[in-house]
Amino acid sequence: MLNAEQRQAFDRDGYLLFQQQLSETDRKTLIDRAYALIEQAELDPSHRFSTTDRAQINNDFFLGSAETVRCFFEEAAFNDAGELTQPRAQSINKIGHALHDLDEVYRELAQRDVFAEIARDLGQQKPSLYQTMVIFKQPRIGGEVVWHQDASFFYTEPSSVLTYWFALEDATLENGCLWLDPGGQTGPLRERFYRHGDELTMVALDDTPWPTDTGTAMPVKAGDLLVFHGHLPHYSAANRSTQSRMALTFHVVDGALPYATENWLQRPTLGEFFM
Ligand SMILES: O=C(O)CCC(=O)C(=O)O
Repeated sequence: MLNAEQRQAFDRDGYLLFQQQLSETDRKTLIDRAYALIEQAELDPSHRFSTTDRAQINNDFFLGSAETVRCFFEEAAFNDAGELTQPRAQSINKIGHALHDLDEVYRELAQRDVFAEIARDLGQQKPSLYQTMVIFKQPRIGGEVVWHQDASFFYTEPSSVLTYWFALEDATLENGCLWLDPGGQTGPLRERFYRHGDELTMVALDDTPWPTDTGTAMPVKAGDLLVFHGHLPHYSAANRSTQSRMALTFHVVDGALPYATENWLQRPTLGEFFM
């Protein structure tokens, strides 16, 4: 599927852009299903997600989401009185993390040959999908995602995780498109997110600075797919615009390698999901 030029570009830049990998029908089906999942969910104000303040995250709820489908509120969804400031469908930060196992709409997408082929062409022997997230980046309150590398969360030796980032809607500078650090995947892993029992800690490994002033904005069209290397630093700004920026992500590791038992996301019941 990938030609020599694309492989070289991935080695050089750490990412590839595949235009229009989702049809309009795909996007509508995925978006409608995400909102139906919010409708059905039992929501509790303590179920929040934030990358700027991890203390806001309810550990039990988060850890339990590894093998099921849960909705997480935006940290800015509530006012001082603890009330939602926007309708609940516009207050959710993300849905995760086993949509590809448990939801037929998301499972069908994850099983399309094209996505496994990309992973194989980028060096994986047995592409294994660990995590699926629908990230809403809601109008006005969509939170910032701080600079990070996904291998911090999906650690294998050697590093193998690939991130698939599907734009379900146009992603622009105004609504919080991704920022990448092209070439930055050749640098070290800066931190690692460890799980010991039910305790989660982010441990610094290397003090190489994040590319806060040198990152490259990646505005993309609805339907486009970005695939990037697990060491590629990436970021997205808060959304203060009136447009949402829905995205769908897959985190895919090479199932031929041992998956670290200290990674937060473990799948003792579901097992591996080979693509
Ligand atoms: O969609 C975003 O804004 C960030 C997504 C991300 O960082 C990830 O999936 O690793």
